[in-house]
Amino acid sequence: MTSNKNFKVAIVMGSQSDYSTMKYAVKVLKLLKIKHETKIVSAHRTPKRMFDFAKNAENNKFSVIIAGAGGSAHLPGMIASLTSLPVIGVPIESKKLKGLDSLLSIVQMPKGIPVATVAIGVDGAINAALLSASIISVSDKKLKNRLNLWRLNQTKSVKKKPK
Ligand code: RP5
Repeated sequence: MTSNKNFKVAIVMGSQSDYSTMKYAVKVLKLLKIKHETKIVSAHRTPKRMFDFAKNAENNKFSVIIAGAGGSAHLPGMIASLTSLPVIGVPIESKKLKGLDSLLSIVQMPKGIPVATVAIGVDGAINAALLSASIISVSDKKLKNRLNLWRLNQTKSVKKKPK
């Protein structure tokens, strides 16, 4: 395994309002020293921006795309239809249905175009970043070490007895 520092993750989201959730993915990627870029890309409000982003993602050297969306949440699936890069969908907790709408929209992709779906909200944003780290670490040994250290510290932080 060699270390390749050129891996880069795209964190896209349907709206500025999604950033209060998606910023947790940014935090984890920073912690693990993974290059990343954030963008607002809406499937229905900025369809051309979404198309151009997805079509150029591979040429722009992204390895993984994390896409957060709420409500009918078609963004991750639409992006996945335009690129064969791995796409991880984060269901944003919507006001009316608490993110169940986002979750079902993202997770229920029909066969042929997969989207890896994580939990609703902040947990999902954090896990999306960790999952992208796992994907990249298959070909980046240094990152694998950092990820395993992070997991070890998490294990150590769990107390044996409740207070
Ligand atoms: C979706 O609509 C976004 O992903 C967001 O979660 C939701 C609400 O967007 P705003 O009305 O807050 O811009 O497209």
